[in-house]
Amino acid sequence: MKKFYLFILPVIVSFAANAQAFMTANAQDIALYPQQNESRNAMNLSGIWKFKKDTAGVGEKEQWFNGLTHAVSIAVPGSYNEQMEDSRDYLGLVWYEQRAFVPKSWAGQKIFIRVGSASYAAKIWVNGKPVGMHEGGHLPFAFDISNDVSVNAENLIVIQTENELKPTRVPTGNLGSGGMFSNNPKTNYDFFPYAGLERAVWLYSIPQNGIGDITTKTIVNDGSATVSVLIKKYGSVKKAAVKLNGDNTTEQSLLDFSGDEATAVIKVPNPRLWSTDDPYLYQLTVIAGTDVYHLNIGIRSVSVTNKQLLLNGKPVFLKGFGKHEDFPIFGKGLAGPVMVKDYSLLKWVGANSYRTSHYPYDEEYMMMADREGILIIDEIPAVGLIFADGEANVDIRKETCKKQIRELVARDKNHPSVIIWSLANEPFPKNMNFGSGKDAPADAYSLNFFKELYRTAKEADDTRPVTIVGLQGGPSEWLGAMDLMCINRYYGWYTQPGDIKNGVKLFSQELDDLHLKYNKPIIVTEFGADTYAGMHTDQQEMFTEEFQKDFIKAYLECADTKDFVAGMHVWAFADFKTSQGIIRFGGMNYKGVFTRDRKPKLAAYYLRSKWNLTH
Ligand code: GCB
Repeated sequence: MKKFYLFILPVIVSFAANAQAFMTANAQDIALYPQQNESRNAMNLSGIWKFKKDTAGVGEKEQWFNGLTHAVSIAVPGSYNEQMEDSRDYLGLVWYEQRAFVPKSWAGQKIFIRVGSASYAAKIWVNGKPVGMHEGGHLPFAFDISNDVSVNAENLIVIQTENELKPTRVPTGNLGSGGMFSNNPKTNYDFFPYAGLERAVWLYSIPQNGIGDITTKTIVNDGSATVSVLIKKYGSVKKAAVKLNGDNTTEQSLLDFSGDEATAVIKVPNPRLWSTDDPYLYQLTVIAGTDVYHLNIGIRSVSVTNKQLLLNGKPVFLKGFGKHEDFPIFGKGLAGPVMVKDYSLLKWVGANSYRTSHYPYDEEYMMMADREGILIIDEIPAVGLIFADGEANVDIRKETCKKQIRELVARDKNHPSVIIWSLANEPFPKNMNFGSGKDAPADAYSLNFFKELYRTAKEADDTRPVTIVGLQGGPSEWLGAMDLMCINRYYGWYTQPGDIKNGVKLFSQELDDLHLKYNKPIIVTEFGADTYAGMHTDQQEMFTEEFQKDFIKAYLECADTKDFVAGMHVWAFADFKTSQGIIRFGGMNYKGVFTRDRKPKLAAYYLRSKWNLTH
């Protein structure tokens, strides 16, 4: 009998663990980045954690959430793939453990755990108790752990993640055979599926009653501006105070809540506008009950005409790149010095913008862009969407995209640097017209898919233009349903290979056709050529530094002749790691204008001379 009990106990516990209340994350909880200030506490758990792979999937049954045995060391943040010798392509279950002492001063406050991102799915336990789960990489999630955490004591934090590639996930993977173009690991996108806890994990505490969310919107009129501040409260706060401090300004308003919300509308005469030349930030302080939150905001407006993108009512031409979070060993993990270097190289080369291709970047990148005056096209992780595998899968992906849009807007809505939301990169229609210079027809189902994503983005934020990034030969109607059109083009590379002259002719014609048909501005969000640094030739030849420079030059000069082209983003900023496949020599995409370790190729010097001379 005794034996029977011993056998059955783990089963009950493990059943309980599986059925236990794992909360799903609430997008609003990620809105306010953790802050150590006069009312809130924040503890960044970056450092060395314990780590264990769960290749047999036994961790939950064996209760690894009570602490890992025979674990190895791992750095967080950082993809785990290259931190050890046997895990590069492993995307299955892994477990992380950290211990954190929560000080006495946090007692009586609400305590949260916040994970900057976990690719792709995560579950969290605190002191052995399940607290929450989240699906979707590249975006943060947070859970209230007040009932699970011990104050004035050490707490055990265990996080399980996995990054299996699945057709129903966004981004999409494991889609069956791609014939000679199949790759390993089987991503439906062109970057390596790095995995793990790639951004900081925080514990933070906030007062019992206070500020749940802050949404700022700025309107710029001749010589003056209006800043509206929407505050959402939690708990029993009656009033809020809002202060805006900046150059020669201290504005203050006292507000009553109506329901859970209060709005302040602050007039700023002679505002110092946020721009690429003067990325000036005002300090907004919100006080509600005993809670305080400080936010740096920029006063600026973004709009589009039928030809241009306007910042503060004036045309702005986007000069820059599609990028990646990518560096040897770190993978997609936040690497502070690399981020700082990248911003410095963006300035050096004369760029004013980039796209967070193909997923949201670490929030540190957004804060840096605010300070540096770099404009961001902020993209959800919807790369490699397809329509050929049946509506059941497509509908699942659509709901995931909508969730990712809401989470991204909740996270990034207050950044002046974020000027455009991108809802997909190169969705792939059922039928293609890849090499012809003509677009493919869009069926009603796929068109509605993008209209629904567009509406979701507009409901979440009505102040920024919304776009999707179109594939060469894909349906232009998808693009026409957006505020402005973004296209990736490779005439002279993937089609008309080696023939820049004819490639650019097709490019030029397509730009004219597209603008004529939809009368909206176009940003060319990708064009480029793989280039092996150090390879040279006297006659135009693919993969050489001269070819890359000539290719980029021809595209830029073509765009110069069209007043409806609102920006040119070279693909890519730096060389980056991909899955293995026959078109990716050494598992690398070499279209970088900088090498993976950030050395300029010839094209970088060309861009520096061109972009620093023009606005
Ligand atoms: C694209 C994709 C990008 C690829 C690039 C390429 O169109 O958007 O993710 O890396 O082409 O180099 O093939």
